[in-house]
Amino acid sequence: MFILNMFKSLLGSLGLYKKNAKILFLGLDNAGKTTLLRRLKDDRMVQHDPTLHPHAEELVLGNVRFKAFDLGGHKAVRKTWKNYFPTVDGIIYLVDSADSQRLKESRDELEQILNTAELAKVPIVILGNKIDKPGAVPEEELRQALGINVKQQINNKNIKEIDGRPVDVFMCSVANRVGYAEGFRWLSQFLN
Ligand SMILES: Nc1nc2c(ncn2[C@@H]2O[C@H](COP(=O)(O)OP(=O)(O)OP(=O)(O)O)[C@@H](O)[C@H]2O)c(=O)[nH]1
Ligand SMILES: [Mg+2]
Repeated sequence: MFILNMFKSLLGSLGLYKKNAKILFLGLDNAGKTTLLRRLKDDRMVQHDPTLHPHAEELVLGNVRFKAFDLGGHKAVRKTWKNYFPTVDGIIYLVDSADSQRLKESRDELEQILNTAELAKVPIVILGNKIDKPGAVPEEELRQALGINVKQQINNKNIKEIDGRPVDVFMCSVANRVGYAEGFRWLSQFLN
């Protein structure tokens, strides 16, 4: 195991060892998915129109090569999310933590994801984005609002069958470049 890890990190440092993971960026419209993808891709912060057509980017973060799919979050296009569920390795679920009006709606979408049998083993990173905004709720409040009160444990009887699946919350600001890297690092441990 130790030798294997050393081997991997050696290859990683040479850029030869790469995980190749299919990651979905999900979350309500306006949560910041496209902004995050651009940030990761070319470190820019630009205004985007709401995403109507899904697009994918190859990203390399540390030792992990991601193929990230940015799917639009508007209600009308959310039904297309499921087309991407087969073979997905991880989900980045973005929430606008400054939009307390829509936390319930975000929770409902998240619960649908958690209840999707196809995704039962898929790790989920919940990014509480926009903590730079004055009205952003603190982590505890966000966990409460989303029904993910305890670290690594989903506090909802309806979704019992997903017990043991890795889920965690990371507060972040894509605008200020803080918090999301920890989420990706956490996710990468679950990718083969
Ligand atoms: N203050 C602040 N604004 C942010 C942050 N991240 C994204 N935004 C803004 O939030 C708005 C929506 O961002 P998008 O990335 O277009 O949202 P999206 O999730 O792709 O939305 P859809 O494509 O409609 O699903 C934009 O005006 C961004 O500039 C952040 O960390 N802080
Ligand atoms: Mg978008």
